[in-house]
Amino acid sequence: SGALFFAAVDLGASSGRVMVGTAGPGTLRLREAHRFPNRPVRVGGTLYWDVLALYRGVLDGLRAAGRLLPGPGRLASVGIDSWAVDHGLLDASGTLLGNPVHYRDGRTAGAAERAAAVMPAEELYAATGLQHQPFNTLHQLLAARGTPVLAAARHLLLIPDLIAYWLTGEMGTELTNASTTQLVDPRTGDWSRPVAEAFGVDLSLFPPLRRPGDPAGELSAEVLRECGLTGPVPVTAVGSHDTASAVAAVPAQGRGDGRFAYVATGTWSLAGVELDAPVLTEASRAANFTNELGVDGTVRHLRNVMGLWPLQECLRAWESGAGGRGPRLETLLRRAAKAPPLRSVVDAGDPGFLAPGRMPERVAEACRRTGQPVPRDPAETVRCVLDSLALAHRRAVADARRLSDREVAVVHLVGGGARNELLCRLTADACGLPVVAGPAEAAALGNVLVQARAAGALHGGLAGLRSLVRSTQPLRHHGPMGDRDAWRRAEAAVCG
Ligand code: ADP
Ligand code: LRH
Repeated sequence: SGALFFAAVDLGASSGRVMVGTAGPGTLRLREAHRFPNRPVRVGGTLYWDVLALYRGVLDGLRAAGRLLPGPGRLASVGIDSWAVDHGLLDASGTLLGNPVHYRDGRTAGAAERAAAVMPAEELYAATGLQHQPFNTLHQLLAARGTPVLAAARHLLLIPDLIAYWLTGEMGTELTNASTTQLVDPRTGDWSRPVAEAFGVDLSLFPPLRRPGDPAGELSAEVLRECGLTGPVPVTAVGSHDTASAVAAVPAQGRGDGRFAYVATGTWSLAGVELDAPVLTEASRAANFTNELGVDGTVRHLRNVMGLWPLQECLRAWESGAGGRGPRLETLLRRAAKAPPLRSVVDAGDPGFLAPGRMPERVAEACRRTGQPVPRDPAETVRCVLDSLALAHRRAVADARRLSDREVAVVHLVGGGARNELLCRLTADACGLPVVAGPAEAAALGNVLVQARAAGALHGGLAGLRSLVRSTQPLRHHGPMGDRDAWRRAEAAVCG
């Protein structure tokens, strides 16, 4: 038949994958072609992404995607999304200058103070609407100031744009991801020149902006050959910020006016609401809510919550402690479900959890410091982490309602965390709201949906794309249960 096949490259902080999607009226299917781990590397005191290993994963994935096509089929297009804020610097010839630095690297320590010396935090927020995170691209550029690499740089490419450049030879800056640099004005969707000027950032480093749905070149002859693909294969700009793509595929009714909140849970939990315009109030700044740009001119008003990162790091610690034979996630989650609820909770927003390493000890230390019982085994540690995460979801959803003056009747939980039934149940209980869990591969689906619409296989706005997700993807429903007062008490304990 005339079905079109789209490849979605989705790079998460914990793994990368290439998925093949088919989309048309009434149809939306996704198959995993290839998944590969994303393992950062520390060299000489700096934490880097292994970007060539990721690129190799992308090439392997495109080759595998080609093999999933029926007969002598051709990919209709490729779209790329990844985590935000990070970037590569390139010289005038387009050669990458060093490995992209990981947003968890310590070079941005003291970023808030350094930035405040240039521009008051209130003014920076009014101009960019962005939460303060030490790793915002703006802070990374300040930390890199005076380095030979930055001096030699003639181009700055955000990670998905860097992958797209290597695949096509064409440079661009996709807008949703650009909005996480803290150099974009969310009201205009264009660069904030006053901010760039004040901080001495040369905006000519960034290639021209493009929007989700815009053409972004074609796979080069070299890439086609290497991946055994038949050309031409266009690359299409998608919501290249993974969270933009994930929220585009939330199976909600309508756009942000549909009384829903979302929690996109993977390495991070991004919890908030969708709006048509940014909220730039002082209250929003004080609550460290961000305004990131989404697909079709939407704004994500949300808070970054630490997400499943502490769990990932605990697993890594237990695994290396046991010579690679640590407890399995499924087993731990089963035991954690039976562990005593809300025995101790930590502040999942604490920047003290940002860096890698020693996570079980750090969780225990946080419990001890706040006068709570210390988890006695891995299952109790997992329970503490998930209770704490659910509590942070509760606070973020409540704050989003208050700050944006929105009704919220349902919480959509998407991303890898949707596979964690305990987390979904705890989130429903903590929020006191029904949770609809899934899809787990929301970012890849959002990526495919935008490509399919650009190719003419789908039509209409976000509401239509979302209803296609709702009617085609398996979802789980969790009604709120349990002891409401217990969550209120836990919140008081964490918030002081
Ligand atoms: P990212 O895109 O940030 O790399 P993902 O959205 O892929 O993150 O989510 C990864 C997380 O999903 C893992 O850290 C894990 O906690 C969770 N997860 C994945 N598979 C399962 C599973 N089968 N059961 C429970 N949780 C899972
Ligand atoms: C999630 C994410 C999030 C950003 C963080 C750096 O993958 O893109 O939206 O804040 O990574």
